[in-house]
Amino acid sequence: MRMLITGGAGFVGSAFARNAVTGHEVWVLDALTYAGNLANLESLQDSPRFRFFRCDIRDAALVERVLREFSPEVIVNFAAESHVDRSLNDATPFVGTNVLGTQSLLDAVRRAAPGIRFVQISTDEVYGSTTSERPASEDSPLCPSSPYAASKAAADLLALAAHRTFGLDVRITRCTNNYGPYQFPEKVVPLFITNLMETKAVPLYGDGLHTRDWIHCDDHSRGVLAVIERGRPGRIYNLGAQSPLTNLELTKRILHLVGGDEKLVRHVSDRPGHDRAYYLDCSRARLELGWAAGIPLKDGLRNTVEWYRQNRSWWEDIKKGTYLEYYSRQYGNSGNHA
Ligand code: NAD
Ligand code: TDX
Repeated sequence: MRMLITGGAGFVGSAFARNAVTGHEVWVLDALTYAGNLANLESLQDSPRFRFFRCDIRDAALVERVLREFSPEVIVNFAAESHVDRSLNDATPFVGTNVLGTQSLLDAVRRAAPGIRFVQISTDEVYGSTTSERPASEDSPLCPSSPYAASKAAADLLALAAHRTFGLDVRITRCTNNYGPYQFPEKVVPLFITNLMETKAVPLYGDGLHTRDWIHCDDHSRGVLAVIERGRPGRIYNLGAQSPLTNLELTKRILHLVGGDEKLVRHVSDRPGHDRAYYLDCSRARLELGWAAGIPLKDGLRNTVEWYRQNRSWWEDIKKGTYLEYYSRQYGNSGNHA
């Protein structure tokens, strides 16, 4: 199949591209914001099945040209502003890319390639906080807490509206928290791993008892491939690892793997609007797609720590650049993240 992957130079998009290129022709389209990095796609550079275009998803004319030239059978939209904390600081870029950008892509597809499959990569955060007794199913109400989650929920609704009104073959995935190689070190797993490797403090928000269901980005990628191959138009699919744990427990596991000192764990003030827990019912993906996550957290986390150990220059460059500039502006040089 020919697949156009937007946001494919980011963390999950590049994992998906690496997985997809083994059996498909892959074109990546990405604006290369602070989170986009061509180094994430290095292993694909020599593949005859891979091409990269620098392009903002809001540039509908350029997107249309790419659609006409490549004539893909599938477009997978990973492009997004993805960090909750940044959305608390300034929500405008989130509305710009996640809402207007998604609508612009839908419009371009409607004009230039109305028959293709449009996979919108969404998140478990659109449901808001849930409990183990009542995990969110695809029919649960949307109740986003952060501007990030609200912008993703809005994008889902626009995509579903394009399906109902214009007959576009839209499919939506809502996945839990991803971890793995090439994750930008503002997110908790790589932030904690790299800080501990540098003997720096790790800022645990609030009491640390917030619960997340961590899934390896390769499992997520295989779930998206299953949706492309066996999913149905207009359908939403929850994807998760179904093995939730608290941030405190996650921190202990990272400490153990990196070999850091427990004194480096600092309880800092909580994230405003911090959802207590995300629990998903993923039975639809299991029953309709035959998909389930397969990488145990124990193995995935150990391999991820090893990847950050082996690829120090990748994250050191990032931490020296945009990342430090951002955090020093937000917290001051001696703030939580220093
Ligand atoms: P990321 O921030 O690492 O990557 C986002 C990518 O999108 C970057 O390469 C960036 O350059 C690109 N981008 C941003 N704005 C753009 C624009 N206007 N035009 C074109 N490209 C643009 O994010 P990620 O963690 O890889 O997340 C990818 C997608 O998966 C997002 O839609 C996110 O909501 C979703 N998701 C992520 C997770 C997770 O835990 N990381 C979980 C569930 C869902
Ligand atoms: O410094 C930190 N300390 C801390 O305790 C950071 C950055 C986070 N946390 C906590 C907040 C969350 O409970 O760790 C948990 C995970 O935080 P993030 O890594 O920022 O991810 P999250 O907010 O859960 O969102 C992620 O998963 C869902 C992605 O960034 C989203 O794109 C995805 O939709």
